[in-house]
Amino acid sequence: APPRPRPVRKVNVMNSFSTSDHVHMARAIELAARGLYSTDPNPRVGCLVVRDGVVVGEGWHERAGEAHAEVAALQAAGEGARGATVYVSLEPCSHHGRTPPCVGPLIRVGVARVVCAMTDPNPRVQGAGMAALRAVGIKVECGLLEAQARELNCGFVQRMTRGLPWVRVKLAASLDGRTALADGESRWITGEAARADVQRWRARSSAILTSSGTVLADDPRLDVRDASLGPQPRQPWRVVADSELRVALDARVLADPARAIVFTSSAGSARRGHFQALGVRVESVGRNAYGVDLRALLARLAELEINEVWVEAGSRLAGALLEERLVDELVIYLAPHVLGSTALGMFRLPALAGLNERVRLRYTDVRLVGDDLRLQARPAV
Ligand code: AOF
Ligand code: ZN
Repeated sequence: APPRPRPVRKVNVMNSFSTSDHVHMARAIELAARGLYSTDPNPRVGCLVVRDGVVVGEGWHERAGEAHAEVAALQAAGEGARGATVYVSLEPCSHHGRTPPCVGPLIRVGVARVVCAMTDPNPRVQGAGMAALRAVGIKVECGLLEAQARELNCGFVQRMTRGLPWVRVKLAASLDGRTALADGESRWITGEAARADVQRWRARSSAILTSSGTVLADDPRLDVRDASLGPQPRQPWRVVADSELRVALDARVLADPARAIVFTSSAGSARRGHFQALGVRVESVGRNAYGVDLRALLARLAELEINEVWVEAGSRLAGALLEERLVDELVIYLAPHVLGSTALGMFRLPALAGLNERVRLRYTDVRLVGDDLRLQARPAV
């Protein structure tokens, strides 16, 4: 018998949202992205006030402690906000944080409808903002362009929901996946455009994590110094995993001690006091085969309101993070070079007993950056 035609399954495509709803939310997310380099530890949020199809106000969150996106957009709209629809990339807040709750002004000015891209994962909000608006008769809808909104705040979402930051591991290698010659020589594998790209990844991150091995070998600065990001860009925390407290007190990564953290598992070490005297924060975590307990290190960073961690180190830390399933994203630059099979690989991992033990990933982006190839990949779940 011929195969029966499969019935068309009705899926919920959220058809309550119109084309203009999509356009306005896309704009709200675009506005949110303006805060990419500045809102940390707060989420990037954008907001649009639309009255009779006309945009009467736009706003975005620029800096923690300053106005939330909704407040900025309402201010721009003034009286035009009465009866309007508000598009916001994150559920309006209902709590007193550094600033008062946004539901207050939304209610006072008398907006008619609020569309949000996603629920606020902050346990202090988590639906309470939407409930407060509904309670006074405002129409509230949620879930429009949710994936895009989540992506923009991957770190904030992960910290709020899992108590861990979003971890991106950067690696630069030759086409054959080699990071250094066998003697360790590794400088400048990738080109200038890739290094400029790295600057932007660093700049959006809350912290840059490296290992004592990398600090001892290369003494990197791991700072943000891209002129296009303004004269004094926000510097992420510099974090060193250093179980034995081996790094030098004048290591360049500690140049701004007030923004540096060293994680150790030798709690009693006398060197500890030397770092603290400099103003470097020293945190103690347990020890395991790698050195410091990386999961505990990351959990502690989340407690310190770190959303996105950018890892720049060697194959040992990259391998350990991968093995412990702590990597959320790999950002890999491949130079058009071949270093050969005696050079060092990207991830130091124990030998696999079989192919079924391989680490499975899924590519999420691939592009040319200058002369190099940039691959992004995430663990396949
Ligand atoms: C923002 N910007 O536009 C929105 C946020 O300490 P506060 O008062 O700045 O509150 C921060 C929390 O407010 C944040 O964790 C999130 O739950 C909520 N919404 N935050 O920074 C915004 N709408
Ligand atoms: Zn708010």
